[in-house]
Amino acid sequence: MAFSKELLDHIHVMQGDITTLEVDAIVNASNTSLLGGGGVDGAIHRAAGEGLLEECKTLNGARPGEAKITGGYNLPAKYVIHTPGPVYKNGNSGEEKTLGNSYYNAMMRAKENNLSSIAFPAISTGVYGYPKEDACRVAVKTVIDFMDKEEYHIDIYYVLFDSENYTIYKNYIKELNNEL
Ligand code: AR6
Repeated sequence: MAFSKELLDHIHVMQGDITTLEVDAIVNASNTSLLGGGGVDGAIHRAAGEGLLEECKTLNGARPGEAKITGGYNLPAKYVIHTPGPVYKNGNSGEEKTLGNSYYNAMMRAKENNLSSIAFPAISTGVYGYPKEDACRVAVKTVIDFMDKEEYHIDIYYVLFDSENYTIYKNYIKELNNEL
């Protein structure tokens, strides 16, 4: 992973509810139906309203690691980027690759739409059971690599709902800063 102070300065870690963020896009940790569910997915659909579900019905779902973009409807965010992460089995079933794809493809959708800010939840670390420390490393590395290789430096917000994930992300970013 190639990272500079300039790149790391684009990364913000915060604790809270992603549905309240006024950014260009928030990312939804969805399921493959893209038709809503529990956790952050349920919160996003509730806050965005019926229009979001109607648009999601036209998308024909998504495979794990794919990402599809919709409007933000009643959310303060302009867009929602929906991506099903992997269901964690044993760590040897391609979970890391799929989780990386979720972050990579979400960044692709942001770039295609010329977005300048994006907020991510900790994809797969709830119902889907991905170990939080490992998931944090994939989330941060994939996004930094993307920004570096694509020369696309935008504001990244990692919005953690639970204090365990928040602490993990804070410590990891501190670790990366110390390596500079
Ligand atoms: N803002 C930010 N993060 C949140 C919020 C919120 N409002 N609510 C929960 N989280 P999960 P998954 C955190 O289970 O593991 C759904 O039913 C939560 O603390 O939402 O990818 C989908 O439809 C956790 O750290 O998503 C799928 O069926 C993180 O979001 C399935 O769950 C992800 O937890 C996807 O499972």
